[in-house]
Amino acid sequence: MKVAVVGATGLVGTVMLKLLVERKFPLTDLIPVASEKSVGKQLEFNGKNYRIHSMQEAIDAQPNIAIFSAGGEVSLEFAPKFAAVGTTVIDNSSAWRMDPDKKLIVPEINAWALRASDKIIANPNCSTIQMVMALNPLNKKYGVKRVIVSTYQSITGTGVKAVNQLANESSGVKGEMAYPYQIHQNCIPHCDVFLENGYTKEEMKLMKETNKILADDNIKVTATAVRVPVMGGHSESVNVELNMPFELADVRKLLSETEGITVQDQPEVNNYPMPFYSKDKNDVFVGRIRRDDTRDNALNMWIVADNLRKGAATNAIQIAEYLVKQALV
Ligand code: 2RA
Repeated sequence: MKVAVVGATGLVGTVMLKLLVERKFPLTDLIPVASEKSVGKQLEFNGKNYRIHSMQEAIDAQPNIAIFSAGGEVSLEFAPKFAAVGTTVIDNSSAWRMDPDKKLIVPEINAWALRASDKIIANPNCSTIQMVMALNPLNKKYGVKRVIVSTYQSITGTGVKAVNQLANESSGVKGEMAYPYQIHQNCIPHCDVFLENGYTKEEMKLMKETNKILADDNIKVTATAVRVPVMGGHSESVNVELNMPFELADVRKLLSETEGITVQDQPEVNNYPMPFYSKDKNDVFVGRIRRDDTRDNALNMWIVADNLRKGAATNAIQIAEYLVKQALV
């Protein structure tokens, strides 16, 4: 299995490479791709050095799979060129997610929909993935009517420039700014760009991608996305209104029996999900599960996941694993 990783030196690309080794992905050859300035340099992977390829060199190598985490513009330009030579692309950008002809996949939820003819597959937004992982079992059993989500998103979601800004501010060093404001000891209600309707693109991703992944446009979702000076993962406070009555014990049991979810819900002994403890783990962590008595059939929960892993790299690699297991590549 020849695999290209496009954006191999970025925050997510680096985690993708780590996961390919960690999960013993059946790789026969790796084609790392990065920006022009990195082409020709060596990249260490699984004890061997690999030459960083240009995009065209990687296309010419005709990999079975190309996993992209290089931004929307790069993906819009090059994913079709890989697909044209028979490569199956798994793209972590937002470029293809809402394209009606492209599938938006969280393997535990809808990998079954994948076919060999799907040559460009979209990896959902990190904050969406962790939320729908918890919503899906509830939707299947009770039906989800409405979701109100507030996110507390790790600075790693913005990229290495913002991580460096936080490090510099924490140590009192002047450096390049990813945000116009101080990140250290701050919460910034601004993830991605603002749109005409007053929401940010991040909030619209949470709202629209949820309907597509759960294949249910009747689910009403509203979101507020906030950037916080935290490493390790995204946290989300989620209020869910269901279509029928439930018992909290049944909800906890349902979530704890769901593949990819770990329920951490013992507040009496301070056991609840936190980003610092989700870092470098592939599960989605759910806690603070409690009834919302202000509405019929409603509950609150707290959802945390490593946004670089299940929110991006792990989900993409799981899609690749599914493609191989089902002989779709
Ligand atoms: C963020 N979800 O956290 C976006 C992109 N990774 O900024």
